[in-house]
Amino acid sequence: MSNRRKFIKGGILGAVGAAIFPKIALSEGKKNPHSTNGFPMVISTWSHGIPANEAAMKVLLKGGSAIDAVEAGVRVPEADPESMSVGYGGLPDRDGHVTLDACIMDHTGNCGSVSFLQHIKHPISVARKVMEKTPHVMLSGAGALKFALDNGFPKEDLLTDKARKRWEEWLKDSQYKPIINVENHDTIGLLALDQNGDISGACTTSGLSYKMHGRVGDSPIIGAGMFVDNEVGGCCATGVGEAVMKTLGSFLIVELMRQGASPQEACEEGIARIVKNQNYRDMQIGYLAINKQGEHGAYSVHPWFNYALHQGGSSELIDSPFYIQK
Ligand code: SD4
Repeated sequence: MSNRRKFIKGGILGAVGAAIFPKIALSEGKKNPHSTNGFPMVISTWSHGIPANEAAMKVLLKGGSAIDAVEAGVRVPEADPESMSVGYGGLPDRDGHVTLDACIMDHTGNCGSVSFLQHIKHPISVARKVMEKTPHVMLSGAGALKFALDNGFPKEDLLTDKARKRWEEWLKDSQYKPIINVENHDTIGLLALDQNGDISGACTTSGLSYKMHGRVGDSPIIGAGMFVDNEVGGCCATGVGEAVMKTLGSFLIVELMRQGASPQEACEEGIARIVKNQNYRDMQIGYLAINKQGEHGAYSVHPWFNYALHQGGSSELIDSPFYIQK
């Protein structure tokens, strides 16, 4: 039995069939000869992905690179106080502190990230500086803050009145019982494929609201919250980060695509690995993936995950297919 067939048989969602998928073997930077209209494209999680995609697409249409596009894109919800799970205006941890996680990865495999960062509105830009200006991949906590300040990022109070009021409400019971899809799941993960056919990704979040102080999720972990391999594709995650970290979801999904899975099949298998071993009924996780052709896939545990797609001149919000059939 071929490896490909074993992979299909082993998956919970193995009924996807026994089709044989062509291996993706494009050289870096080369336009995909099979798809002339697949890129540029931008895809991102949740409805705040619509304005984020627009900002990213603006960069791409001017001939800009995917890495510039993903940074420009996710900076939009980072600065928007109405996006209450990202950057400024994000809901705090249980002690009232807004703590941010972010990562970024380019088409050469270079990457940077920050975790448990406070007081900086644009953690994605700090992550990019970590990538470009340090020999490291990840800076955390006080060290990440010092690095940001040293690099000219202003120190700001990120807790808005609206977020403070929500936290004060929560404090009355102090029950940590996240409501699926309502309180907790608006991380932005964004993937872009530029006019050269190169892929980059970014992921940024204030993490699970009312989390323990010091908790870091999947979003800044390269391979968990986001991963790009320019020979194959990219993936990003949203939802309960612990489940994504336990399965190294984004790396897994990119590797499945390398073995021949379509982005959709790979996302379904990524969710399958979670529901196999974890108490998935209480948590939402969603994945987005793209390949070099500009094809995409999306899958979540529960309904109500949606994503924004900007491709072929149109911008839309799409409901993801999901695992739980009620
Ligand atoms: C985390 N994955 O910190 C993030 C939470 C989130 O959409 O909001 N995801 O676990």
